[in-house]
Amino acid sequence: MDLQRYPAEPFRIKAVEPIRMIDKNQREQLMAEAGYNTFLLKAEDVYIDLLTDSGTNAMSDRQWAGMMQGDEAYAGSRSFYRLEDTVKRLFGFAHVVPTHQGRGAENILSRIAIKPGQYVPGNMYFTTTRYHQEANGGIFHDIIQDQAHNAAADIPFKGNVDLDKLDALVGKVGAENIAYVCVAVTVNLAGGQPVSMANLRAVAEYCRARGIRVFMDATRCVENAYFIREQEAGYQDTPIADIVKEMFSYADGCTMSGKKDCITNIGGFLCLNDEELFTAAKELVVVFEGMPSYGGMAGRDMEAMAVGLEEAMQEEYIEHRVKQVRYLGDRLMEAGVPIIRPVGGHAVFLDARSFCPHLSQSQFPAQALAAAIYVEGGVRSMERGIISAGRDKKTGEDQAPKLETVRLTIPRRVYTYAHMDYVAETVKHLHQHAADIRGLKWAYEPKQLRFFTGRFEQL
Ligand code: PLI
Repeated sequence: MDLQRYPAEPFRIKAVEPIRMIDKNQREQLMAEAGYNTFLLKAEDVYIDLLTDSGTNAMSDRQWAGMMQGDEAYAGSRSFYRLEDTVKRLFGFAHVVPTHQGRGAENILSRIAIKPGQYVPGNMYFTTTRYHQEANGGIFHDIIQDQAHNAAADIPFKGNVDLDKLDALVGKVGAENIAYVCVAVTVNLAGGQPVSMANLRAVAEYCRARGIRVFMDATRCVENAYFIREQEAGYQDTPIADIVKEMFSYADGCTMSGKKDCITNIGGFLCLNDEELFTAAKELVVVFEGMPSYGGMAGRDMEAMAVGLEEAMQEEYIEHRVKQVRYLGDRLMEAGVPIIRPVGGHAVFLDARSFCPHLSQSQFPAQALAAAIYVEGGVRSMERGIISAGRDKKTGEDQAPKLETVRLTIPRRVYTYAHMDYVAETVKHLHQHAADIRGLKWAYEPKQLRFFTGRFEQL
């Protein structure tokens, strides 16, 4: 193995959890019983679980030690102050409001910063983020550059905001009708694609000149920083922590799902600079989450999160993280399997339209492909296409996205390169007989965030 291209794990393994593979006939039956929705499988029936990188991380010995030191006081917990200090120091924001996970922070931000009828431009949508924006009367408007919607466009910083799209919206509706601009670093549904520092700076300059606030979705900010270090001129010698801090200097606050780049299993927070918004957020956090000094987290979780965020900034950690994901992508590309290019930070996204050219989007090719991958090799993935996108609030029509994908998401510090090889072999084998994959139709369609619990039948 070329250790430069694919560095060995920068850790050794101290605790293990056995996994088991059940036979193919059983998998076929279980997938049908789960309504062809990989969310509805039992985890113990899965061999390699690439459903998500959210909360599925392996914590370090230092994080587990922190768990023992968690201060479970209802108010004023020492663990909160530790987390608050860490986040302020690493991100540079004035205030931190803890929440039970990322969507808790999104709920509060949407309630305090959106007036009904205002627009919320963003670099592509994320499911829970857009849900909360719309539930509070906001109108989501996509301002990501066009190439991000093209799976094959192999360009760096594919998550960048198209400033002309933002300017066109501001020209049409007026700056006062923009609640804020939401910039995700990285962009999950575009394939984990990063945003360049130059682009973040340009968005901030544009918005500051017009009195528009910028909030970042910080969920995978350390992965974004790694891409900047690797690919943006002038950052090759800059420590990851300094890049992260500069990224956030271009924002008025952020929402964070700690379940990703804080390398924990639960938790999140909202950061704000503005005093009035901070006061409003504290008033709401007690309604939805808990005291402003725990926000739905146990003291031990806050302790583990503070340690995890520090560890995420370590150079060897983040290099291995991003390159392990790239290793899986490279193995699939070599075999001619269609994936979103370039490979992003947290996952490899299969292009289900090209994988299953015999299925139209209304036959849910990505949902069907995710189910087929489980049956093929016991590997669990997730649909990120028309099912995830949901229906338009006004018209009730499906919001058919250009990207119809299956996400193979790599948990942090959990699997080895050998596991990646197994996943690649499973997908490659299925690709050879992809024509056998049958389309799906709804058996039960939930009203919101339908991908989590929806059920399907084979056509
Ligand atoms: O799952 P939460 O509530 O901690 O975080 C919500 C959330 C916000 N932003 C982004 C970019 C996410 O990816 C995200 C959650 N993602 C999940 C669960 C995932 O599987 O990608």
